[in-house]
Amino acid sequence: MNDTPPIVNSFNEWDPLEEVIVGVIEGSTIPEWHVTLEATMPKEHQNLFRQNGGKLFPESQISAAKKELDDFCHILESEGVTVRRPDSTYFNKPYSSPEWTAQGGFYAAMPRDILLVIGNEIIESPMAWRSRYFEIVAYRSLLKDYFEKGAKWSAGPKPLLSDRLYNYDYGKDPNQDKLEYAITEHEPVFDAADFLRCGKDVFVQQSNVTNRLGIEWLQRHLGSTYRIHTLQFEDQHPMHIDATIMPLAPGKLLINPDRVKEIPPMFKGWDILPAPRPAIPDEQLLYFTSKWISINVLMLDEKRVIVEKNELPLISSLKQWGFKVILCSFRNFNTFGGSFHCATVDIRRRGTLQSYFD
Ligand code: DAV
Repeated sequence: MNDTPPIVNSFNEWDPLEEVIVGVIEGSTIPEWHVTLEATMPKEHQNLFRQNGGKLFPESQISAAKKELDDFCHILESEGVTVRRPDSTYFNKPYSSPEWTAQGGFYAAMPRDILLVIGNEIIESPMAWRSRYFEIVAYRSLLKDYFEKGAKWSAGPKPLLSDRLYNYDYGKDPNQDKLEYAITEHEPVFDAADFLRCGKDVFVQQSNVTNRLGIEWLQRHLGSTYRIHTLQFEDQHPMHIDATIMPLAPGKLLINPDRVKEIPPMFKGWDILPAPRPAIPDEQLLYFTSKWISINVLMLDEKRVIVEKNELPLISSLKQWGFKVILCSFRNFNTFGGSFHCATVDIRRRGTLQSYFD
């Protein structure tokens, strides 16, 4: 009998966190303009992407975010969590496939987008953005190391990302009244950050980077032990579920009240915690996200939660709800589109596969 716990082991968002990958910001590159960005990104930065795709982000912004990321790592370590980092990779190099070219890549700042850990398995996401095609390079040495230590390692079908995957008519029809997506069903694609894990039940939203085929691929890959549930929210520009709902502990769901108008039936027996409005000021630079990145918190266990230091309304609500709040400055990192949940992927949480729904 071997009772050493698996090196990779995580079934939900709240079991005690033992090891985590935290992204790196060096080498972050402005992604080139594409219909998938048009569908999801704040309008005011369109010109930046159109004019500067493939160039590095300004050094001052990178170094401010880097300092916060490093401090975040120290906080995690002081809470007893082992922190691993991807390789610092410079993404400002053009590349091409037989069908398309990209002016450059993007970044390795958000491991939550690209890696999905379910149980003892790490799954590489088949991502829809051409600028993210080679992002996995930054994680390769970590993945090899976890594999050598016993992890199961797999990847979604390598996508072709040909023009047929994209809906280039996105947003062109002013009479379009139903939600449309910038991607088609031409081949399976997903970002890991569209999924949230609650033991045997996994929740996902279809989005501008995750299509039905991608969801179906993952369901068949995981098999009947897991049930994937597709949720829909009041979000006209969906990309990544973790600024919309966040399961904080068994029976506790933090929700974005602008996007969650009806509680998904499965969560009816849970305590619903409506997040207060974000405290992010209007002048805050946010290239890739709405202000609701405020709720993108990270649970260290069912009580301890890492929250942005300036989010005073959220901090006081979380305290009232009985959580132990750990503060960290992260506004300069937020500029790059994520917060603590996005910037991490849990490798090991102490716990086993359970069911949290009747
Ligand atoms: O406003 O929902 C979330 C981005 C997380 N990567 C939003 C953006």
